[in-house]
Amino acid sequence: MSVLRIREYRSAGEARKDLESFRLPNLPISILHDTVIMAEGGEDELHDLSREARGLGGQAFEGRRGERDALLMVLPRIDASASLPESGPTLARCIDQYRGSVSVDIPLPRGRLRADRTMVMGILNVTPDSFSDGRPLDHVAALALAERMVSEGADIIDVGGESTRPGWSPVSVEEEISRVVPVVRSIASSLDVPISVDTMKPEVARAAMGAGASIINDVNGLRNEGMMSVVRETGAAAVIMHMRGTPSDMHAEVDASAYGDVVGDVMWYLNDRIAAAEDAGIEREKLIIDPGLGFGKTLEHNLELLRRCREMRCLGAPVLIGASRKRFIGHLTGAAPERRLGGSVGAAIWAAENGASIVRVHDVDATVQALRVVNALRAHST
Ligand code: 9MG
Repeated sequence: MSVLRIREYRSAGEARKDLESFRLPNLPISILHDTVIMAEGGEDELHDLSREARGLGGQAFEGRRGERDALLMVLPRIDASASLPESGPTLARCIDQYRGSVSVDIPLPRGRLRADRTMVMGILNVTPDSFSDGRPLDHVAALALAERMVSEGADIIDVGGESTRPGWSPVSVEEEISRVVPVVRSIASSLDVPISVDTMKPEVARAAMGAGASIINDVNGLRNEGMMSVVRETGAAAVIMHMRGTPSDMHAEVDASAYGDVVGDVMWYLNDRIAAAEDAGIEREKLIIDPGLGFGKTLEHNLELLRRCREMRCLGAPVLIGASRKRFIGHLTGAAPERRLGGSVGAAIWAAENGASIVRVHDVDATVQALRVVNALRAHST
């Protein structure tokens, strides 16, 4: 299994750092102007890829990255409008995925999740800490919130009954089901909108699917025993999110050295989870990937993941970005969570412009408005 990703350098400093990490310090920085594809993986696959690269008029350099064999391929620049070469299917596919549109078309148990623009997932937390009176939202109030988000343009409603914020405490299966299921049932019977259930627990996911959900949003990357079976048996689509460590230490302090290259490391994790899901009989076309901003990452890691989120598209699955009101926005702006609207919309727009197919947000109205303006501008550029 290998991981391929395209790297577009913004500076000579970035390129130099990367080449050094590939143990290739002597390559000319002129590669900044070409298409650079990095591959890590097994020797045989890398060998085939280096042949493909040369067949496309490019060069290939072998290196090492951490414990892995690596290959850096430099191809003549292939711009977005140019048709891709007929030969070299693997590299051409990688370029295609990287450059392709954000459009999504995912089969769900009921209908499809389909759009040719970045979709908006509205967050509906039914946890006591989401509300000032310390009680979980009742299903009437939750339905009203969902209705409002749909009228504002939400494409998906993400219902969660267990907080994953720093300082969270786990809730029992029974408690989580009692918070989530009535809300999912009530939304499913009143609104025509796909519902995702934000849970790490297979029992909760199964109950929510039975109540009308169609997507399982698992911050634990389908790692809990039984979660893969629930996804396969219910026909759900699934969001596989990266988190460093386990749920019990997911918000433990990390420092800069926690990752070699944060984008590469997160992609390896997601690639392994996609492979595990496929091995468990889940169709690849039902998977959505997510780098998990804020889960075991420093400010710099979060920024690097957002800056380069397009690279993750090379894994061939739609990318979801959840930046809304997160702590890193507070670090950058000094704003308290409920005052992070501007920063959150900025991050969502950046993500959409850099290849995200779905953004997960608290503030649907402002995000949808901003995305509509950007989409209109894009439609009339060129
Ligand atoms: C539940 N939850 C909190 N943050 C999240 C994020 O960034 N992505 C996804 N998929 N879920 C999240």
